[in-house]
Amino acid sequence: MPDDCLFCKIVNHELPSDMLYEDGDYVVFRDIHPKAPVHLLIVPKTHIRSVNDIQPAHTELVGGLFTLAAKMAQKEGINKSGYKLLFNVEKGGGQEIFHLHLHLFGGWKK
Ligand code: DGP
Repeated sequence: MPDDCLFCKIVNHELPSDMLYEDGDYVVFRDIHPKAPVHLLIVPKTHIRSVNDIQPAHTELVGGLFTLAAKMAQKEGINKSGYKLLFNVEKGGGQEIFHLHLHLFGGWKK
């Protein structure tokens, strides 16, 4: 893990976050600058820089981001109304934190 990785620090509870879920492989916390009424970040504990760095050995871990996103959407009560999932990839793709994370946006009024 790079010393300066903000999300590694959140994963390790060295920095505070509005954490909603944690298990051995993932954490989920609210985005500090929400771009939707519900804006969660689904984050693997393993430091992977971006989608470009996903290796075959990460397949199960990355697949789990989607099942966890669906579970969190249900917990937040937005699974039926619907939501968006997004990976920003590298600077040109809008990535600011270089630790893989899946954005979950939802909760808009119908
Ligand atoms: P991205 O642009 O895909 O790398 O998204 C990074 C997101 O992380 C961005 O929406 C803002 C959020 N963020 C940045 N710093 C913090 C922080 O310290 N805490 C929390 N909860 N979110 C953060």
